[in-house]
Amino acid sequence: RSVALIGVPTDIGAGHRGSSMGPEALRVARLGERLAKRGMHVVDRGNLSGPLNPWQPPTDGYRHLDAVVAWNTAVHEAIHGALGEGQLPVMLGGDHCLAIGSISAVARHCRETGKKLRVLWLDAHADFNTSQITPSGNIHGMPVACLCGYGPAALTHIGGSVPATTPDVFRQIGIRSVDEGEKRFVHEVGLDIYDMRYIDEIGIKAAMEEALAGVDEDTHLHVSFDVDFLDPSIAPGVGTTVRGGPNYREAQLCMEMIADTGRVGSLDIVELNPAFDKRNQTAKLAVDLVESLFGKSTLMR
Ligand code: DIR
Ligand code: MN
Ligand code: MN
Ligand code: MN
Repeated sequence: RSVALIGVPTDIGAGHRGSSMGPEALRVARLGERLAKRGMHVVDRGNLSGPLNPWQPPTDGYRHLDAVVAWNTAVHEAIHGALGEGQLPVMLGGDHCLAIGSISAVARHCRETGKKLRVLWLDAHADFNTSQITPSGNIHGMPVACLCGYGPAALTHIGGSVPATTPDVFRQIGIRSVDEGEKRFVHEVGLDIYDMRYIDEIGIKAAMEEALAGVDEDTHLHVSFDVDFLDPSIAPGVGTTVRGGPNYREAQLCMEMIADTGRVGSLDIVELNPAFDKRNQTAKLAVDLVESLFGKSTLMR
């Protein structure tokens, strides 16, 4: 299988600068070489381009909306194109607003090919805010809502069909920070959230079994990996750390169980922020975990 690395160097949707350096940090941590060593055919397509970050306050509940639209339009086209060529796209973010472009493209591809979409959203945050309820105006806190049709037309219409997808395709894992209005809204739409309390109680193995239930040979599995999913003690290189996340072993098991389905069709690696990191350790950890996601294991191969 051919893997396309697509860098998207922007922090346009975030409240901290620096995730624009994420793609290069992942390359420096040898993401491409490590996947190639696993026998995958890796093509690094370089970086997309888009507007610089104007670093302005929000207007009407959105920060940098025009620039977020421009970047996501480019992401949508690139990811949809790669899928159409039979490649497995790996988006190197960039902040998590870019999942609007990537997942709308994956959803469009699934409509065209008759596949069932399942999205595993690995994150400390639910990213289900709207302009009405956001405490920050940062659009990286809104991509899941936008993909479900709740957001500005310029974002909900990327990819043509509105909504791009529906809440039932999402399984959110590792959640431990949800804003006040956002709490009400995730309940209202019935998002399936495996929060840290639930994972503490039943364990990561049972939680992942539930999140992966129903995945079959007709399923396209998209993994949206926000690096702040991980506990900050092992992953300090993100803008919005929240303590109490999965530890190294839990994160590995999570990735290994996803790999075992054999159904991973696309991946986002987002919110990696080298400005907060030390000696690129968080990028190296992300690369380790992505190797497991693509099937690396201790005793097999
Ligand atoms: C917060 C932070 N919920 C917001 N969100 C995220 O501003 O909407 N941080 N995604 O990574
Ligand atoms: Mn197509
Ligand atoms: Mn996120
Ligand atoms: Mn997050």
